[in-house]
Amino acid sequence: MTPTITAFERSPDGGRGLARDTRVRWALEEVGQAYEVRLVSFHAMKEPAHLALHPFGQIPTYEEGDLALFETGSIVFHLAQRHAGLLPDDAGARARAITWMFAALNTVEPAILDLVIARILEGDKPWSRERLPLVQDRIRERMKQLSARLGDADWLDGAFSAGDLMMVSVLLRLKTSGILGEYPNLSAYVARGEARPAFRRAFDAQLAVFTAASTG
Ligand code: GTB
Repeated sequence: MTPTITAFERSPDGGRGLARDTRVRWALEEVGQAYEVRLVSFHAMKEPAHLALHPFGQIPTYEEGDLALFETGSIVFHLAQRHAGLLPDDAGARARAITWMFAALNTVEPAILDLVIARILEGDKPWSRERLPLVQDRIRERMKQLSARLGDADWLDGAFSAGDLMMVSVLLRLKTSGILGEYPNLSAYVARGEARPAFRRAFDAQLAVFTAASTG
């Protein structure tokens, strides 16, 4: 059964692949699973039909027959469990790859989201200029730790896994801040993720949606 995901009808990121449907598309591409996309407007996301799929009125969602999922961590984990290619067979290596998925979502992404909030939602507050360096330094602390752990390895724990897919997806949001560039091994790590054919297909597919919305 071909699963269906939801994505922004018109992504506010201008097709840069930063909306979270990209990581789900990437996982689907890595495991070779065809999928369909239902585009939703900001208005439709808050309507009952979409809220039945996603209690917080967000994208992406994932539908496969009777199964409906939300949260990218859960969706990518579901795909990785059911298809070969994103989680190692060895039980210990598998548990470590899953640990990196959680680390990306629970330990690294919140610090990066704080920067987005500080810049976009709080940028006009009188205390914003004072807070920004604190937020940036908290990200640097995480990047320093992650950089030390990655060292000169290609991926976080042996072969590419769902843990890397999630970590690279999270780090992509940092590219324009300049902070990622301060850690050459992390920049190279993200570039390796972006160079994967499955990522390119996922990126191109989300960009095509944005381009069609802009020209249509
Ligand atoms: N924890 C959830 C998950 O991982 O699935 C978070 C889902 C989420 O934040 N979805 C966002 C959304 O639906 C889209 S991806 N927002 C609409 C709303 O909450 O009303 C976040 C996002 C949005 C925009 C950009 N951008 O413009 O660069 C990047 C990322």
